[in-house]
Amino acid sequence: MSTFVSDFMAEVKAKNPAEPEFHQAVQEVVDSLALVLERHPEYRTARILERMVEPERVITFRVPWVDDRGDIHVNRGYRIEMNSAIGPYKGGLRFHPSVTLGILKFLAFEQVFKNSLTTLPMGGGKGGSDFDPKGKSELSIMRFCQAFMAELSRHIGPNTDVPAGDIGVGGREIGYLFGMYKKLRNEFTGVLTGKGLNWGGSLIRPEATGYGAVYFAAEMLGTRSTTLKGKSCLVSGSGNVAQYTVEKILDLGGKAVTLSDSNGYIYDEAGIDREKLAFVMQLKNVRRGRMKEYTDKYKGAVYFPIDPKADANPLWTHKADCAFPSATQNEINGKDAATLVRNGVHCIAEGANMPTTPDGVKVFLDAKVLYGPGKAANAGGVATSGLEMSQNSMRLPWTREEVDQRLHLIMKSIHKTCVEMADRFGTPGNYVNGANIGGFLKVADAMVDQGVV
Ligand code: NDP
Ligand code: 2IT
Repeated sequence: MSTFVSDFMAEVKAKNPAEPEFHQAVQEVVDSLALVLERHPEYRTARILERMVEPERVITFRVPWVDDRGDIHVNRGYRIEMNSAIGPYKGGLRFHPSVTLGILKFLAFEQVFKNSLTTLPMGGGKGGSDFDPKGKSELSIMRFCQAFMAELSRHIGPNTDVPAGDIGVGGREIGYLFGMYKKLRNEFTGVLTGKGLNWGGSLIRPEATGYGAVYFAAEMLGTRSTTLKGKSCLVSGSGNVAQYTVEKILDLGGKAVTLSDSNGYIYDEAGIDREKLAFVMQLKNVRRGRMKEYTDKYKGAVYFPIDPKADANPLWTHKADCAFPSATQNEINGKDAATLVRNGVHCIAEGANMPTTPDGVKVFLDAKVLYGPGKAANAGGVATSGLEMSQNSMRLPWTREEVDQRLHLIMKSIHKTCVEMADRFGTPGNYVNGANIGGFLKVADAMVDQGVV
C-alpha cells in the first residue's frame, strides 16, 4: 500500500506542477485512505481516488474592472467544480492577492470531504480571485464583484453550483454578487449563500463557522470528560470565523486571549469580553481597521507584530488550554505545534482550512492531544449554508433557535462520524483519519453507484 500512496502522489505532483498546497491536501487524505483501500479494493478498481483529484471542471476567466480614478485593472477569476457526486458544487469564494489555482484546488478538494461530513447533499467547489479588497473603496469593491459575476453567472445556479464567502468575501460582497446575478439572469434564486436576512439569507449563517468550531471543540473535550468552562484559548485571525469563535467561547464559559491579522496579534491576558468583541467587530467589519488599534483602546493588552518570514509564529507561544487557528492555511508549523503542546494546549479545533502544516499535524497526533482538522471542525459554515439552501427551497425561514439547534446537531454528528471511523479503521482518537475516511466513503459510494462519468 505504501508504494500505491507514493506512486499516486508522484503522479499527482507531475500532473499538477507548482501547486504545493494542493499536493499537501491530497497527501494528507491519501495517507488516511491507505487503510480504507486495503480493506476495500473495489475503490481502487473503480479508480475513485484518481477521479477525485481531477476536478470535474476548472473555470478561469478575466476580470477587468475600473477603479475610482478611471484606471483599468485586470484580475484573474476562478471556479473549481471539484465533485458533484452527492449534490451541487458548494463552497466559498476567496478574494485575496495570494489566490492561485493551486490554493483554490486544495480548498475545493477539502470541501468535497467536508461537505460530505455535514450529512447534507452538497458536492464540493471553490473559487475566487487574486483581487485584493484591502484599502479599496466601496465603489471599487462593487464594480469588481459585478465584473466577477458577469462571467461567473454563466457557470453557476441554485441546482448546479452555489458559491458563498471565504477570506475577503463577506456579507457586503455576497450582496453585490447576488445583485449582479439577479440582474443578468432575471431570476431570484438561492444561487449564493451568506445572503442578507431580508433577501433570502439564513439566521446564524454569519456565526456558523465559529460557533461550529467551538461546538466541535466541546465535543472533543467531552471525550475526556471536560468542558470549555474556565479554559483559556488562543484564537488567530480577526475575521468572520475568529469573531464568532470568540463569541461562542464566551457563551461556553471560556476565555479567548488572542486575535490577529496579517500584520500582528494582540494578547489580552484579562480575556476578550463581550464589549471588547463588539469593538473588534466594529473595527474589522465597519471601519475595516487593523488589530493594532485594539491596544490603543484596551491598555491592558499588548500588540506584537508578526513577521510572515519568521520560522515560528509568536501567537502560539502563549500558555493556554485550547487553540482555534482561524486565519489561513499553514499558520501553525511543526515548531509552533511543539510549542503549543509544551505549553499545555491540549485541544486544537481548526476554524481555518488546513492551518497546520504536515509537520505540525504529526506533532499533534504524536502528542495525542485533541486535534480537530478543519474539514471537520469548520464544517459548520458550509452546513449552515446547506440549511440556507433548504430554507430557500421551502421559501420559509427558520428561527435562530431552529438553525442553531440544527447546526449543533450537525457538529455532534460530524464528531461522532470522526470518532467511529477512526475506531473502525484501527486508529482511535485520530480525527484526521476519522474525518478523511468518513468524508470519503459517502462520496466514493455515490461515485460507484453513478458509474464512470
Ligand atoms: P475573513 O476575510 O473574514 O478574515 C480573515 C482573517 O485572517 C483576517 O483577520 C485576515 O487578516 C487573516 N488572514 C488572511 N490571510 C492571511 C494571511 N495570508 N496571513 C495572515 N493572516 C491572514 O475570512 P474568514 O474568517 O471567513 O476565513 C478565515 C479562515 O476560515 C480561512 O482559512 C477560510 O478558508 C476558513 N473558513 C471560512 C469559512 C466561512 O464561512 N467564512 C468556513 C470555513 C472555513 P487581514 O485583515 O490582515 O487580511
Ligand atoms: O471553507 C468553507 O467551508 C467556506 N468558506 C464556506 C463555504 C460555504 O459554501 O458556505
